[in-house]
Amino acid sequence: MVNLVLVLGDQLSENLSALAEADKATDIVVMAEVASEASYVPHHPKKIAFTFAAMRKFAAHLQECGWRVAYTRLDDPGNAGSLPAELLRRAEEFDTDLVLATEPGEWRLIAALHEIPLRLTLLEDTRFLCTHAQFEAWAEGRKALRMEYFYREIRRKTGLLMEGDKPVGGKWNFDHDNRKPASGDLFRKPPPKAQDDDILEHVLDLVESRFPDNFGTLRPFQFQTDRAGALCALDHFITHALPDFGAYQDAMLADDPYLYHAVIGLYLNAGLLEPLEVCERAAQAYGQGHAPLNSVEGFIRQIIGWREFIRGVYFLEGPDYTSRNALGHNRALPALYWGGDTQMNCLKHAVGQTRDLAYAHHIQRLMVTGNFALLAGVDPAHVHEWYLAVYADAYEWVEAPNVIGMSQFADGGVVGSKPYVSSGAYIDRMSDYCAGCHYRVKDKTGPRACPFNLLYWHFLIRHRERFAGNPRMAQMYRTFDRMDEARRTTVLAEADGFLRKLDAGKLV
Ligand code: FAD
Ligand code: DLZ
Ligand code: SF4
Repeated sequence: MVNLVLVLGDQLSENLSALAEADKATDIVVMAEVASEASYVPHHPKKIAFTFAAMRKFAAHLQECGWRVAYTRLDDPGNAGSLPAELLRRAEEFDTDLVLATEPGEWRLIAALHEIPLRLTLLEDTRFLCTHAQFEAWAEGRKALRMEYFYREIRRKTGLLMEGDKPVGGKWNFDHDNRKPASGDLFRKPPPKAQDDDILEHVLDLVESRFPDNFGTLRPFQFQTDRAGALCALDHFITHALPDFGAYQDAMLADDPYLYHAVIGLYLNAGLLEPLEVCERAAQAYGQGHAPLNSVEGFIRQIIGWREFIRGVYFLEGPDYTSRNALGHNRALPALYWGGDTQMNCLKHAVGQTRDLAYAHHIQRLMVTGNFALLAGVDPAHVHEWYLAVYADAYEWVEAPNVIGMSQFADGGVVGSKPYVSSGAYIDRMSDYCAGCHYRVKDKTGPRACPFNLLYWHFLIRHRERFAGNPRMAQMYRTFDRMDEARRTTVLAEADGFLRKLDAGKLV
């Protein structure tokens, strides 16, 4: 009997375990653009277009390599609408009940595959450096899971930037040399743009007509949609941006959405690039004297450290992770996240860039949109849905621990030991947003006080019981307690006033 070999939209890798296990001569690769995947959150149109164009090109590539591919387009008349329904349809067509699949990156889809009345073989996703079993073994018995220690183990395992059993340069982590603000007057080359081709054009037309109301601008479409293009994007990063990646990785500029970031998360997550090849290219650039150690180490840590750690947490913590709400936050997501007007220049830029590009870099996600949602007490499930929808690189295994854990502290401290909150001063230090803002970042109270300044204290005081004992936060509480009482009362009352305006849908 033939196997149906399921290849999902984020499994576009020639060395996928399901393909490695299948027989090219007899088995049928099943790929399907389906309404259920395209609409379970209101994905950014660029994310849908990227997925469909990359799926179509990967299917064509498999066919060229001799695979038989049963591909369903979104607008095919027989489209059954969901991945399980498509598998059932193909099972009947090819008279088989055998399915070979690589584990999806989302509990929802894993459960759905197990429920199909077909014989399913689910294989491990071998495109990661750490297996579930290895992560579980590492996590076993630890009081707290900290990325830094996990990262060191993966450095040792891969040998990346190692001299024997010692880290190159004598230190594991060079973040101390990073975190510089960037200068706005420099010309930086943006990542290479997508070339127009028939497949992409058809997909753009399809997405335009089927998802006209989704938040996000579809054209101009800038992403690469096949492996060759993804490799070009990687080359561009290594040549033009990696040398400065470390120093400026936390910087934000209104007119430069990419700065020195790689903009390869979507290619890695869809399977067009592999984590190890990307890190080896970066290590090679260091070896050739093209990029300094602080940049190369910092970049490699994001991929073999954070990316693998975050995935480990998602699968360790289980399907209920996305519904956690340790801080009991329940405010609705403000309309400004979906493009509603705001006078807060940092949010206007971070959201505007997200709408136009389906991309924002880490510090914009963490310290602008994430920070504001956390300070304002937004329901983490709403925040999670927003992030899953709006970024081209968003899949639940990587998005949820970053949002529910790192950004919203809704997991109670699994991913981070303290919440990432800051007043406006941090944003002012790392960006040029404040200069063009209606609010004044230096004002702590009063009609033009930066909302981050007000909400920062509001957050700390409403969660005092939970955080006052945290040694990394004690200083913040001491600062608040040293303010005179009238000032403390004013700050909290103005923060309440701001939140009332936000809830009433007024311009903030
Ligand atoms: P660079 O800054 O150039 O970093 C290089 C690579 O490192 C990235 O491509 C990515 O693969 C990896 N990386 C860096 N940080 C992380 C991290 N925290 N977790 C996992 N991988 C990391 N990343 C996603 O891939 N998908 C998401 O849905 C996602 N959601 C996020 C939500 C929030 C609230 C936060 C704070 C972070 C999120 N991240 C997510 C992590 C990070 O912001 C993105 O990976 C990064 O911005 C992608 O852009 P880049 O390729 O230019 O990354
Ligand atoms: C993101 C996405 C979208 C928009 N559409 C499809 C699709 O039509 N078919 C498909 O196989 N995959 C799609 N994907 C990616 C899946 O949602 C992804 O495989 C799961 O969320 C697991 O990570
Ligand atoms: Fe954002 Fe406050 Fe700066 Fe305005 S003043 S850009 S709201 S941090």
